[in-house]
Amino acid sequence: MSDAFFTCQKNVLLSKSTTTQIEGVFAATRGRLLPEEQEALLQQWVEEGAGNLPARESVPAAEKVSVTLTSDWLEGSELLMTSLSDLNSAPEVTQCTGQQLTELRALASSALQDDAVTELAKSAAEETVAVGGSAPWAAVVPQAGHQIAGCATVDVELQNEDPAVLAWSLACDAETVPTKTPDWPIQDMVQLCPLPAEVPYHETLWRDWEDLSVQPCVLEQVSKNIPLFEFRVMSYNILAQDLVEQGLDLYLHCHPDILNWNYRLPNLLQEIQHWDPDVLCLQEVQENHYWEQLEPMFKEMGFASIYKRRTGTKTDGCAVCYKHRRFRLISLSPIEYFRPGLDVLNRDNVGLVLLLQPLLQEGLDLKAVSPLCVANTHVLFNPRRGDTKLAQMALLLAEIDKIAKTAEGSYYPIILCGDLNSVPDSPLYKFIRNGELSYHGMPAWKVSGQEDYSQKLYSRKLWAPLWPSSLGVTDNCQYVTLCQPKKPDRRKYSREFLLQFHFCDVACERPPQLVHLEGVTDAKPDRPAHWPKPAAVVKDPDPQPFIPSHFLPQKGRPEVTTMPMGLGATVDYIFYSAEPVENGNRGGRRLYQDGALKLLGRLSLLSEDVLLLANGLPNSFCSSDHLCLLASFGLEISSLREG
Ligand code: KL2
Repeated sequence: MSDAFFTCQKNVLLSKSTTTQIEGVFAATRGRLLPEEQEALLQQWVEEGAGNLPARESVPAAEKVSVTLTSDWLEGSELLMTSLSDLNSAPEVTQCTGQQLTELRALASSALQDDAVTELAKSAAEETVAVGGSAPWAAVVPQAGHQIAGCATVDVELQNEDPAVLAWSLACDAETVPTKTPDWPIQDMVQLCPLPAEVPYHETLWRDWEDLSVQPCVLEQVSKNIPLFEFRVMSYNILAQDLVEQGLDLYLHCHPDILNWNYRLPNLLQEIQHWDPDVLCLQEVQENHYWEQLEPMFKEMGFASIYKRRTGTKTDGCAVCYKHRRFRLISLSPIEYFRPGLDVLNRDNVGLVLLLQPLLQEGLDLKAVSPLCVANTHVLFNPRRGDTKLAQMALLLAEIDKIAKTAEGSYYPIILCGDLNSVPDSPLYKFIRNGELSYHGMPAWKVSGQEDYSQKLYSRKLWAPLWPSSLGVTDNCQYVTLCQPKKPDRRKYSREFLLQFHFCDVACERPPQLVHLEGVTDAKPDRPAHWPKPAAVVKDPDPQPFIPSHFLPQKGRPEVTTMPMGLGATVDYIFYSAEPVENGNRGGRRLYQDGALKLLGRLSLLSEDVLLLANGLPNSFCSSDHLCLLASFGLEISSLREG
């Protein structure tokens, strides 16, 4: 509780700071308050509605229900989706002037030099296992017997001499009567940096914890006395600093100082430490920041970490971290989506797939829990290249299929995290949820639903097959080498199967501005009388009201996970495997129910209007342009079979 308190108060205190240096770690902030001040502020915070912190061991009951869904791209094993994201954000509204922007660029370029990529010099060979040849990523081998209980304290040493950080701090000092006169030109700084309006984050950016442990499937588990292995998963696109500096035009709404890595790093670490996930999937992790700062910090926090940098020249990549007292690494696969010579796979995005063995506490010797497959990816951003996004996802699914398949041919529970750069109900999203997608003839921009290019007449289209057979991946997103050999007898294809090869509906939509030629129509012809009648639609025996997902019922608004240029969108997800409900379909979505893996709770997201009150993303509380997603899961623990 107190960690949460210091997290949310830190930046308010920072903006009031009377020192000339920013202290970015809550530990430092904590030290500056008298115990009675801490107590009073904590009390105030609690009274004002704090309480979104899920207790580590006991999860209180509540009535919120969330989403669940899935896909059955794997037979019988479905990826259920729940979108989860993060918390804090707060105040300041600053419009940068041209002069500010020039200053910002100057500061940014000096920061860039500071951040120059350094050679990875890993001496502790026993801690780092190279995988995939010379690829710059490593697996930290869990240290046997090394127990780190709970949440480790993180001390981040801020480089206070950074000019941008000092500028921000000075501006604040000048308004709050500095205790000493610094040597640099305060007035200039004050002009450059208007004082932010304070909006305590808990008044606007509060994120509720949605307790889902009261769902029937979980209650049933409790009544049967079947224990659960509980763990929390976080997915977070932390905004690579190089991408900030290469795209400053995207962040004109931000005060320059909150874009500084030395400001953002402690905020990001604090947020992770506060929510204390057991599995952490990060995107946009800059390589030098990972090796020099993040990986050592994560180690102190009890994480073993794995990193995979993007191919090509971009300096960021994905990381998966797991608490080594809770999981042991069984296997891992880094995936590079770039395939030379293949136009559809000509981008440098990557993914990671891990198989983790949950570690049970001592005293549960006769109990077993299934391995868990965790995948993490950052799919291509370009809204026009839906073809590439789909192909990237197919490669990830093929790797998951390989890693998560059991010796018996079923699947271990799967959690798929990432920034998919696709919005809810887009074709790519439906592909994951429903397990299939008819894409032949689909305009590529439609795949992600990010932007509407319908006015563009001649856009790239998707043609089946999307990738050549030389890729070695079937259209079921499985490696050819791992598929069952085909039966020798000739296959008989049903009419329904063959009809799948028609153009998909969306491909048959006429662009609105396309003028008809005389005598040409796109009206659908009537069904020929001699055709057999379509099969009757099976009625849902248990009709339930349609609950739109990715929607904040209390606020009556869509939830968002990112705010590019002030426009909110959901592109980040934590999908998890579940079981399809037979004949279950609600509003065109397949329905799923939790299987061995149960969703116990999630951190609610925020709506666009709420984030705009905090000046969008990033802001002084949220140090990325994405919110983090957090979910709590339970994995069934079963007794070991005798003999
Ligand atoms: O939404 V993102 O933002 O998943 O955080 O992933 C990409 C985009 C990230 C890495 O390529 O950079 C962002 N306009 C807006 N954002 C962009 C653009 C763009 N043209 N290009 C890249 N990104």
